[in-house]
Amino acid sequence: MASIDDIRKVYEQHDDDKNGVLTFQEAQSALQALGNLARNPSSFEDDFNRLSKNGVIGFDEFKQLANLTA
Ligand SMILES: [Ca+2]
Repeated sequence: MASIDDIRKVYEQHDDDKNGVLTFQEAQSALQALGNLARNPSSFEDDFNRLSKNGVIGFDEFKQLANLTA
């Protein structure tokens, strides 16, 4: 289980354009880095779409995604 510090680090590392929010692609890479996506790939897109606003998510949403897919 990743700590909050790990999640923050991965979030920032995968915010490729450094705009503070993650697109679907950025979030997918970040969750893969956490090792979460492999466990439950099929629901990731649904979860992302439910949490995102205008196609992007912030850190709070990313934390939820990390937990949802853990
Ligand atoms: Ca971004």
